[in-house]
Amino acid sequence: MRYWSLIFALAAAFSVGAFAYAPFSPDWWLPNTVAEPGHVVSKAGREIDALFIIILWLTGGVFVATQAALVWAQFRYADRLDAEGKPARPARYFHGSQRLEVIWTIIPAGILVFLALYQMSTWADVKFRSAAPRTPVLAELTGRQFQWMVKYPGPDGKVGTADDLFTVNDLHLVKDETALIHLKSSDVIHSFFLPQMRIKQDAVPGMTIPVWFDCDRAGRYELACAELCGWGHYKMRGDVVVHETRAEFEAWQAAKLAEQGRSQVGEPEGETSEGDRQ
Ligand SMILES: [Cu+2]
Repeated sequence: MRYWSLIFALAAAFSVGAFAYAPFSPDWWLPNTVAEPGHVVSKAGREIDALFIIILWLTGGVFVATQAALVWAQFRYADRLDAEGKPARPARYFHGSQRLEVIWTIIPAGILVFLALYQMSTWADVKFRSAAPRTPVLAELTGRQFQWMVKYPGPDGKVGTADDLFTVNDLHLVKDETALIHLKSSDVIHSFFLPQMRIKQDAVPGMTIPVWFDCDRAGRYELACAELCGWGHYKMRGDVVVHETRAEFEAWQAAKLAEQGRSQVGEPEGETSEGDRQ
């Protein structure tokens, strides 16, 4: 019966192997330690990745140790028969070990307390409202079934005035400037997700939630909805364009505003006018 333990050992070895291989797989993306284009592009994102790695090492170490202990116990205490076909070692019953139970309760509790304290400053930087930047709002972003409507304040710097700029599924910002967004929903709960910046925040109907993030590499990134919000959930995929300079961003905004002015002269149609009716 001892050989059964080898089959279990195979499963354990496979699991541990998959765990050790995963970070080197080409499909692995969170967190990436190598600087690949399109991967983590914000300071907060890198801090979150560092936390992820610590937790991965902790859980990975426990995982490998428990698998090894499991296989060792199976092998060491396998059922054996003596020459007469009777169990060579009778089973021994005991109530349990209070000392062991205390140890394996205190150690995980200690690890959890450590993680809770260790991650606090990163969480505070990203989520505590007291840490929100005192900058003007970049845009008001409203999730609805099934698109992201973006409303920029326009030249007067205020959202909700005649010179606002509307886009759909298209968020623009400037490199190295902390972007502050007011997140809303006009129907169900959506989730604003910027994978490359490690930002995720629910958009809740009836609430305006400030979200801020930075990005230190210009480029085009993904904006997604991370909440299954209905049949067209998959359509809520947009672009985040990070401009190298503020001048570049302003040029884009001016061009878009001019385009919007032209389209509003005639019959309201297309994406921008749809956003307008909200
Ligand atoms: Cu959604």
